[in-house]
Amino acid sequence: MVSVKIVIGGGLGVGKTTFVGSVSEIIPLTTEAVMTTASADMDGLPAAPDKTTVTVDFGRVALGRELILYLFGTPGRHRFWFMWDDLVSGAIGAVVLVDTRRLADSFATLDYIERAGLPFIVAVNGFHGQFQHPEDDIRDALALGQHVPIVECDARNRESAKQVLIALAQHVMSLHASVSP
Ligand SMILES: Nc1nc2c(ncn2[C@@H]2O[C@H](COP(=O)(O)OP(=O)(O)O)[C@@H](O)[C@H]2O)c(=O)[nH]1
Ligand SMILES: [Mg+2]
Repeated sequence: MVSVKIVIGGGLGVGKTTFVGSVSEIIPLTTEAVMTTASADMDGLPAAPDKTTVTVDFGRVALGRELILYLFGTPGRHRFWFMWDDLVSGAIGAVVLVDTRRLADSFATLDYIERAGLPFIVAVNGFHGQFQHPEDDIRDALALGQHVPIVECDARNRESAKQVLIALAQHVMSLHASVSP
């Protein structure tokens, strides 16, 4: 048995929570962590904590008998980007979900993951089952190299989400195969 960590990224509302929820074999944890930042105590008054919540999805899925994937959804809001280094740390790869109606929402995630050097694939979540754009158009719009796989999925469907994870696992393995002597 091998356990690996996978990051599920993408803009707000692109289907990350749905994806982790549909494919996870454990009840996915959607953690609403409360972050507290003490306000400056300028007047000698007790500092009022500034509270805000951040959502991180967590799930687990087995691929066959030998591979267990732990899925970590990224927080969508930019102000939580400081958490990304920890999320990405130790991950073998990422799925970047995109909605073709709002491709630009996933630019920042793609930039981060590319810069982190994490292998990734792009999964087009076809809201209402619609895949209106040819793969090459999506590749151009996202400025992706030919080596980045693009797959279509329905984040609500367990089998479809699982196929995306298999595609990522195959992509990661092919990269390792190509750097081995
Ligand atoms: N019709 C449709 N709705 C979806 C699909 N995936 C997600 N949704 C809905 O889109 C909304 C945002 O999805 P969510 O998983 O919360 O996005 P997140 O912000 O990336 O976690 C939710 O209301 C979902 O039920 C899909 O494939 N088709
Ligand atoms: Mg979510």
